[in-house]
Amino acid sequence: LNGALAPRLRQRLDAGETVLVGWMSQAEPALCRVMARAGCDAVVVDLQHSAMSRDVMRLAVLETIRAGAAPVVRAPYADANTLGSALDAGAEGVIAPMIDTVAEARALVRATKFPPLGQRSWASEPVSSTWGLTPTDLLARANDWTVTFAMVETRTAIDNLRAILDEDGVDAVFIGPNDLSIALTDGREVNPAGAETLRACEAILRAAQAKGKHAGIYANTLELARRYRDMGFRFIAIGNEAGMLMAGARQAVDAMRP
Ligand code: 3PY
Ligand code: MG
Repeated sequence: LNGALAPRLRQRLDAGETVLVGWMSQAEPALCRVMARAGCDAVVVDLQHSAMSRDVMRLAVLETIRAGAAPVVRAPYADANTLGSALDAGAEGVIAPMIDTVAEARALVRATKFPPLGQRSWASEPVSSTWGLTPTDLLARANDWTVTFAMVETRTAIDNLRAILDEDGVDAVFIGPNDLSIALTDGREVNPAGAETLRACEAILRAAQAKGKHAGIYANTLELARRYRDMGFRFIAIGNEAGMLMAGARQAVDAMRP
């Protein structure tokens, strides 16, 4: 691997480091660079709730790598095509929403890991050139250095959690606390700070830890981000670029028009 550009996300998680994640909700690759330069360790490029094309996603991944952060892509559901093209583009991790069953977890692994774990389809470019890997190295190392996150954000996922975690190739869970709170209140409210949702988040984290898997989560507020860190989450999304822009712009407007 060529020095500065070596993938490091998996290694950092394995070492127990806290990975701070900037979340990109808009289709703007240049802002990934800003998020990385601000000090985020990883940048999630969200294709589930954005209008981003594959071309834009690929540029977002490259901008993130160039600015020194780990690129992670959230696919729209466990869509094998999107997961594959994210990894082909050089993503160090992929996040698949709403993984509720063992069958869905298996399909996720199938799309994101080479045999014997799965059946990721081979493409050595552009991932080899981006990371300076020979095709032989890529094949030998990709399963270990890419992090496959299964999202836990429903009651069904909680019911099946142990079996999902038992799947080789599911490296980590990622909690969507907004959807989870909606599920746990039967659609009454979206509130990640609710007591039942917080208890569920901690229980999911402990289940992942017990199986030696990593656990990440999306934080709506910095207060929640700190709380998740204190619980033991080590891959924490600390906000999205649209929300940060809104907060900064509002502050500036308020300062000028008190
Ligand atoms: C959720 O909170 O439901 C998420 O998917 C995080 O973006
Ligand atoms: Mg969600």
